[in-house]
Amino acid sequence: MEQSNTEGKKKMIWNETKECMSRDEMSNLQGVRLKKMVKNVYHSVEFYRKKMQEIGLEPGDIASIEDITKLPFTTKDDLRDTYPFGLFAVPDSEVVRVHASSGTTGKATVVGYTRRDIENWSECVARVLAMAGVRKSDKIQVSYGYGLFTGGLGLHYGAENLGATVIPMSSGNTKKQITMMEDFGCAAIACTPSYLLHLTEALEDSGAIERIKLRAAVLGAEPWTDQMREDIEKRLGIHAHDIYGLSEIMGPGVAADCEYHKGLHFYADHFIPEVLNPETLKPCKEGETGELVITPITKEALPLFRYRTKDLTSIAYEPCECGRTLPRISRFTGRTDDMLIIRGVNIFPSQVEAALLDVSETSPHYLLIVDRVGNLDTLEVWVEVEERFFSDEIRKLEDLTKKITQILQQALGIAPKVKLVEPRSIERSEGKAKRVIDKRKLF
Ligand code: DLL
Repeated sequence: MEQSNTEGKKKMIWNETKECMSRDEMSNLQGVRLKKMVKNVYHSVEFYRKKMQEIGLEPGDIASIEDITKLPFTTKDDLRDTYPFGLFAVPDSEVVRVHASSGTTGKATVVGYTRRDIENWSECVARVLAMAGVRKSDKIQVSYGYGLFTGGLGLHYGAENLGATVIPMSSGNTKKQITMMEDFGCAAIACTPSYLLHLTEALEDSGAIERIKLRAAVLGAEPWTDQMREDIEKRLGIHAHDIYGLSEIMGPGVAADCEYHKGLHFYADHFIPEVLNPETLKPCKEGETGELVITPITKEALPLFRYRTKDLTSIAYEPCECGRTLPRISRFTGRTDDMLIIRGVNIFPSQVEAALLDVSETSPHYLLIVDRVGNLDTLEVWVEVEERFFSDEIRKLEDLTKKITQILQQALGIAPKVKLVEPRSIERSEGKAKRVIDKRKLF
């Protein structure tokens, strides 16, 4: 790992040639990579070739970074419509991994990686870990979920790339997490911020907090605030860093913040960021909030044009005090759609609707109530069911509650508390139906 020592401060910069280049150098690199990517996509992805032909765009029309605005946008719906592998740009034999995240309805969004994609991803995550002060000699507990979600394996490969020792805990089982953290002397943890708060409480209650060697945390996958960061840092005596990413673009490691916490450094050598007004789709000024749109320029298996993340942020290009010149995006202030993130799991209200369609005893009226009890998110789903369930014996109501809970758990990936309510008891709206009450106060 290269280290920069400007201003006499020891800074953990993974590779200065990538993180400290001038704006012109970065634009040139992005232009070259964009040009190559567009040409490749035109020849290998029918979906994009057709889109380009529709607007009369030839691969040769993309010659530099400024030309990016000529490219069409991509949305989650495009991935759904081409489910599962329709946007892949390489043959199956080149794909070494797939992950998936929640779709807006029943179907997941599937993403794929070549061997080179996994290497680039691991390097991006290693850069984040280095920025958080994690070293080769450290042990890192990876407590994001392993599996189709990108959190667990993303951090795992990144930590191995750095050379640190990975403790692949996955999520949950707090007691065991504490035992491992204490017995192995873990220096770092990667998990969602809300889970670390929960773990902190358990560490305080058990007294183990006095014995652990934790120094750093790499937290993300859900919105959180600076106040939460300060609380975590104070209670655990560590440095906590914000890590951002999304499956469609790669997974964790698209951007993260350094020790100055003045925005998240965006790995612009792999991903081109744009912040656009979500209504007009015109660029926002520096510092102005809009929708983050990302074009990955080194992805082989799933290269996307101008992916609309629906995440709201702003961007700044001024170099950071840490020495990095990468553009910085601000902490996220919300989304333009109704996606909820509950205990790190992405949930669309429409998924509940799609799952309930299979239950004939219910009506299409439901309400999601999201709250935070202690440090953990809770989800309660109210569902209107036929009148007869309230007049018949109580047993039938209990059986139906159990059935709906199972169906929703399968559809959403987390178990909600289901409350069956009488017909017409959920408030009707005159305009757009109100499906969610989010009592958490994050924004
Ligand atoms: O959450 C990838 C990830 C894993 C990121 C581990 C960081 C750590 P998805 O499941 O596809 O991927 O969800 C992506 O989560 O569009 C944001 O809305 C939200 N999100 C991710 N990181 C942050 C963050 C992973 N640091 C969606 N702050 C994104 C706020 C975040 N929101």
